[in-house]
Amino acid sequence: MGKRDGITEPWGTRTPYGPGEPWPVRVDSHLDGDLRPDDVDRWVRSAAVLHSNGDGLDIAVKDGRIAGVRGRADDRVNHGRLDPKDLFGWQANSSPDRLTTPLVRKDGELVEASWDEAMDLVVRRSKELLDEQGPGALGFYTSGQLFAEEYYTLAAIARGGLGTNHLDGNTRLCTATAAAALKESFGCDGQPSSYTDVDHADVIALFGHNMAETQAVLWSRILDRLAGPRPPAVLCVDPRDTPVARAATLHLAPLPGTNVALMNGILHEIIEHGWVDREYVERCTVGYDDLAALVADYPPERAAEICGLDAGEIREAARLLGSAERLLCTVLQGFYQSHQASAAAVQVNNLVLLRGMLGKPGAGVLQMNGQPTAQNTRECGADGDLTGFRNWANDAHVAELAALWNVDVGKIPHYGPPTHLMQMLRYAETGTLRFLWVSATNPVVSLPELHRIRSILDSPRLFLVVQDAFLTETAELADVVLPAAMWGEKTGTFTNVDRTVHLSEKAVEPPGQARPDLDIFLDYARRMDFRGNDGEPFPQWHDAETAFEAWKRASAGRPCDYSGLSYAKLREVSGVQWPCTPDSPEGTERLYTDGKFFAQPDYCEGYGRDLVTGAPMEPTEYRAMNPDGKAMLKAAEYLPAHETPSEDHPFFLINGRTIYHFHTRTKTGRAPELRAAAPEVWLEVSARDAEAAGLAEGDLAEVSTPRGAVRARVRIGGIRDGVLFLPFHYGYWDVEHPAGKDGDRAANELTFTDWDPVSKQPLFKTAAAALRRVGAVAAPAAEPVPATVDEEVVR
Ligand SMILES: Nc1nc2c(c(=O)[nH]1)N[C@H]1C(S)=C(S)[C@@H](COP(=O)(O)OP(=O)(O)OC[C@H]3O[C@@H](n4cnc5c(=O)[nH]c(N)nc54)[C@H](O)[C@@H]3O)O[C@H]1N2
Ligand SMILES: Nc1nc2c(c(=O)[nH]1)N[C@H]1C(S)=C(S)[C@@H](COP(=O)(O)OP(=O)(O)OC[C@H]3O[C@@H](n4cnc5c(=O)[nH]c(N)nc54)[C@H](O)[C@@H]3O)O[C@H]1N2
Ligand SMILES: [Mo]
Repeated sequence: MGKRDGITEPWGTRTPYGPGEPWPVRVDSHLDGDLRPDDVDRWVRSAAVLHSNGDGLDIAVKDGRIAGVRGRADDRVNHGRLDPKDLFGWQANSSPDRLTTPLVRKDGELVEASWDEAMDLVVRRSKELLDEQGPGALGFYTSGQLFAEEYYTLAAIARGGLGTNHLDGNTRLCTATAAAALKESFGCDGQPSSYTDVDHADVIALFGHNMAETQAVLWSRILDRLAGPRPPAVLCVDPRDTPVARAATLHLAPLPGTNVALMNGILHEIIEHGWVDREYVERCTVGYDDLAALVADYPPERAAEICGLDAGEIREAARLLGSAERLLCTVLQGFYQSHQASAAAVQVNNLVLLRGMLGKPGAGVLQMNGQPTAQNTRECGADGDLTGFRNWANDAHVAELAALWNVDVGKIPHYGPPTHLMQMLRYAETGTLRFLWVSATNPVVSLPELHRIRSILDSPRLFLVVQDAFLTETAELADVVLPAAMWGEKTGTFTNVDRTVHLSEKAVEPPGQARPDLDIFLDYARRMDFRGNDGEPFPQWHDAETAFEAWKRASAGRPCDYSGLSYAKLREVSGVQWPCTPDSPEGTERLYTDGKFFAQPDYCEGYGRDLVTGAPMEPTEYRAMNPDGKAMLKAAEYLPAHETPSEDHPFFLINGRTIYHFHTRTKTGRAPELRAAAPEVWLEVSARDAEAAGLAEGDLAEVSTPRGAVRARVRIGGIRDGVLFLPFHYGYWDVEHPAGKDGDRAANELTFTDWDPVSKQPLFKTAAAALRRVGAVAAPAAEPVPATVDEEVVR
């Protein structure tokens, strides 16, 4: 058994392997203090929840408390490995400041209340508003971090119980563009590829994806290929010098917001040099001629000029992609949260389709997710989609859902697309949305243009319910706070990027009166007295396993088919990929292996949109364009971003993540090792720009946009000239000043209210900013916390 420092060596010891070989097993574990594995009372099956990778793990329980974690050797996703957040983040569960009772606002203050009192208030307000204004007055904003059972229940309650169209997830900020890009190209959400493609690929291209920090275990898989015989070539597209960029064969650092121009330039070269799989394109796709005509206008010189690159770099990238035999592409927030998000993400699908790189080992595309359970938010329809990837504009799909729920078709709103979050906020701002129930998300840190968000959520007109495990910046504004059980304290299933479903079992009791989200939603439904057409209580299920069985029925026959799964099976096998049916009980490694797609007009999840304007396509147009349900090649013209550098604001400002923190740090900020690794916000500035601004390493700088200003200590290097980078993890909460508002450090004080026309995902990563030196500051005393991780390589 080896040991490593889990903070300074996040990817652990290399276990090299060659193409087509199995990825070796390495089991990582970390236990509390001096506890030894033999001292552990029980190991409880689960998977990681601080990213979308779905790493299988067991939770160690000692004296009724979580006391550590150990990677699961037999898990198909991680083969035993864990990342720093997984190894240390579980400590948040037993943090002394967990919410343990409901809170209600009285005379302006949040005070403790009983569950009856809090739920009665929520129900009373719901009924008043239903009477006064109808269901359109009520909205729900949920998460990518609950379980499938919880989303399915919430979707049923909102759409089938109340009949409101206002239900979305924070997946809107996260992977709405992944879903949109998959729908635009393949007719339906659902990841074509598998993580096992890393084992076979000869070229891996990461587009706006800092996998090393955000899916550290998957990155270890790539690092192990790079350390083995016949390693793949890696292409990185990111304005920063990330760990991915440093390991890459080729790194392109385009200016932020220019992804479409870059992709068009690359596709231009792919077509120009005949690197197109003609047979595949002919047999499996529509739209080639339009795409070829559009990208003909993007010779590398033109693309390079827009992107601030050399034409030679674009040619080199295209040659690498064009000569690959097994090409695997991944896409994430550098595309999804940037200008022309969906249009850019779709061009990666186009690249894969043109090259015929789908449905075979080592080839494909992963339109990545970010949050652990974002896939389930989308599948279950707790975002702006209908349950089971159903098409809200297809009456037969809505009727199916109504039959499943035993409610009238007219109850399920489908007069227009489900309301996306940014629109819900607008309704709240103008006063037609009067009730918002926020679960497992912290919008007062994570939404763009925070001063606006605070004023909307703080408005006395809006009744705000917040369901969380902690008194977050958002919970502080609530009228009612509901204390939630977290991962490890409740049972449910969730699905990672490559469609792998895991069961996460309850290991310990939640603190105080905290309750599982599922129980809270069902309690609401019973108190509201929702009923099906047979007069029986709706939803018809009452706990996690009955909810899962109901969800299985709702998914049957749809692309995300869970009908062959059960809790019993998920207790035997560590991770099964959907679709999993009685006919394919082992699950399905890759979609579209036969060149057939979920795009048939009667089956598809959506009829698509214009990639540049977002205008929806009519069903008849779709039918004419794609009668046989093939994959769709869709072209998009590049347009400049809405906010670009100017004299007053000469920098591009982008933001994102560090390996040590998860989002608004409600968990990682309470884990001593992770907190010590990144205690404060910083700003990345290139050496040239730092010199011009008179900034030395560690100086305090102020970065400002027309929305606000943030102060942060400078880190020099690692980014292209003219671009600044802020991590977005730091709201005003901190263990050291829990109630203090000495903020000025949230990246979203600076971002603007704008979204992609197709996916409606906010454009977090495009803003123009000014930079100035505030002064020198003393470096905070470094207090590293020992972070020992045990590693056992199994050969
Ligand atoms: N450690 C850690 N891991 C996480 C999370 C976390 O909070 N912390 N969150 C999880 C979640 S929910 C998500 S969504 C994922 C996100 O995972 P990633 O998308 O990998 O993370 P980000 O840092 O947001 O953005 C990725 C990169 O986009 C680059 N970028 C910015 N603008 C542009 C642009 O215009 N073009 C291009 N090409 N690149 C650009 C940034 O420099 C950044 O390195 O991570 C998941 N994993
Ligand atoms: N500027 C900028 N902004 C961004 C991004 C960016 O890159 N840049 N990224 C965006 C992306 S991709 C994402 S995913 C969002 C994330 O933004 P948020 O969703 O706001 O981030 P989290 O901190 O993960 O918030 C989750 C909340 O759920 C609570 N919680 C955890 N488990 C449970 C549970 O089981 N039940 C309940 N009820 N509560 C629970 C946590 O305590 C926490 O308060 O941020 C977005 N905002
Ligand atoms: Mo995300």
